[in-house]
Amino acid sequence: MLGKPVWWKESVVYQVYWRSFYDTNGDGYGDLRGVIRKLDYIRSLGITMMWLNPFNESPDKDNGYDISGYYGIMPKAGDEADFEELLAEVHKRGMKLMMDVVLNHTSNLHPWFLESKSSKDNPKRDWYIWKDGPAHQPPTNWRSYFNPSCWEYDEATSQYYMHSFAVEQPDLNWANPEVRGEMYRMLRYWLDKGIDGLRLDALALLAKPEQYRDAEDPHDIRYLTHNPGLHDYLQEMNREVFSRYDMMTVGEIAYATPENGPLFVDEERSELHTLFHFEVADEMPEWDMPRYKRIQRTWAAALQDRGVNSHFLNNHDHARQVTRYGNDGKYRVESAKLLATLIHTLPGIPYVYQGEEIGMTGVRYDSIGDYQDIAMRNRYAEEVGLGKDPAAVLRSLQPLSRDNSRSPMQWSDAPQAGFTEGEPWIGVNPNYRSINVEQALADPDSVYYYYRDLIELRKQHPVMVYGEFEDISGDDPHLYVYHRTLDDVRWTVMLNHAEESGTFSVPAFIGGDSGPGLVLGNYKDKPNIDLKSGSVELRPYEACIFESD
Ligand code: TEU
Ligand code: CA
Repeated sequence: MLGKPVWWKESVVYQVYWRSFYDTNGDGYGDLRGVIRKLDYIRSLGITMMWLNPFNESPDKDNGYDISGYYGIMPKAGDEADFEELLAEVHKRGMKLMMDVVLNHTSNLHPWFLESKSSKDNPKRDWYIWKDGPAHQPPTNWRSYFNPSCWEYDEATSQYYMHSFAVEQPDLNWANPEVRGEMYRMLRYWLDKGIDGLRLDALALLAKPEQYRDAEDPHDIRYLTHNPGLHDYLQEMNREVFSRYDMMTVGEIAYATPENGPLFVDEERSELHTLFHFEVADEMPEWDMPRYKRIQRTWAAALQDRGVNSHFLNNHDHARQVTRYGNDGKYRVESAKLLATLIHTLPGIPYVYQGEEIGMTGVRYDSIGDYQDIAMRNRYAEEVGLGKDPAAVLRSLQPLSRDNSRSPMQWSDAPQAGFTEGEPWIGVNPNYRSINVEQALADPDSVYYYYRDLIELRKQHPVMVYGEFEDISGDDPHLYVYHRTLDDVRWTVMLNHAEESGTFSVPAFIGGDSGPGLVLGNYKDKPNIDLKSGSVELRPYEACIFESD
């Protein structure tokens, strides 16, 4: 199923959004020293690799994704010594460190861009995308992720520059070999320091459209992605960088599909190790079990023996999974454990976003002033600018705002959830008094211990990593039942994503005198199994992993 055994395929990755993780100097921002302070906690889960969101020099317009210095450390995060200590301490605990690298754009305050914009004949002019066009008439009608137009006019040189994200994030020109060479040098610099993995930001956008002409639908950002040349860049990047290190890459690939996805991770193509697709996080606004199962079936078939997928249901860009895709009320604990079982038993590498392991829920702030995310603020201004009612706009944007998952990690019921002694950069979720790490560690039935057991299983049972996948539950609207099989070991995962009980017959369970063994379940006892019919009665949000030969 997942090809030959190798360490990175057995990874369980914990994502640390450091600015919301733990603050050690009271400035209200988490920092690298805070990550160091909490490494034992991360290790206690059984995590093998940690993904750290960008910490390089940045004016911080997009929370570190607007880089003004690829070799320095953002003072808010700490300094060079802090980084070196963090890396050493991660390795000392037998874990690996994945760095988040932003290749598609820099900050508009990066020296390269300041040079590029200084004059039309500056040697770095062609390091970015500059186009002619009369003032107030952009070269094309394309929008950006964060603005109505991806073009910003520069009076001084009477040209526009392209920015796929914020105005403060000018796109680099990857068609320029000087740019590519410099980015490969930067990647090797960090890998030479001992970084073990790279999360490649906004990778699908590196190659720009061949024709700069209006799109039929200016709101369809697809035209900025998967353009000719993209795979040439990635194969060159693999030759110049990845192939020289024992490391793991994961590409963040907008509009990746089962059709184009294998082109990025097919081991024969020497591009990436793994990828994130967004057919769920971007395109499935709320839980839809039949749709989710179809997505997983098509991806499993597409990557069969060719490549490795990644599984996540939330991250720093997407609302917290137990709120968006689970049940953060009566069944918060059961549904948090059910979603974890799903992510960790589907074929691919599971990602844990900080706080999901204690069932942290999404947060809603009362006013637009409480939201910090440039994407949220720009969209709000854009919509209100069109004359829409501000309160209605806020209500429409709140559920999927990226800030939902960026509220501070909840460590204890101390003020500010024990995250900071100062004023947090963004509001703490008021439910921190009951949902926090201290409470979770004290409760043997907490989400935390379930994650720890789930992650431990992966180390003991190769079937979880390398087993064949077979969905036997068709389009059942709530029940998801699938086998993972490796040699003579067969696991059957049964999930009931519903507030009502559900019954499902598993042919493999028919007969025998004791029925399948329960490897792990999110209720205290085994569900009822009728050995004559193989039918299993699952309770609300019940998740079970069975083993049968
Ligand atoms: O996000 C990239 C992004 O928004 C899309 O390309 C992505 O594929 C998907 O649609 C997200 O739902 C990355 C970072 O994760 C984000 O925090 C940054 O704001 C952005 O790039 C710009 O660097
Ligand atoms: Ca701090």
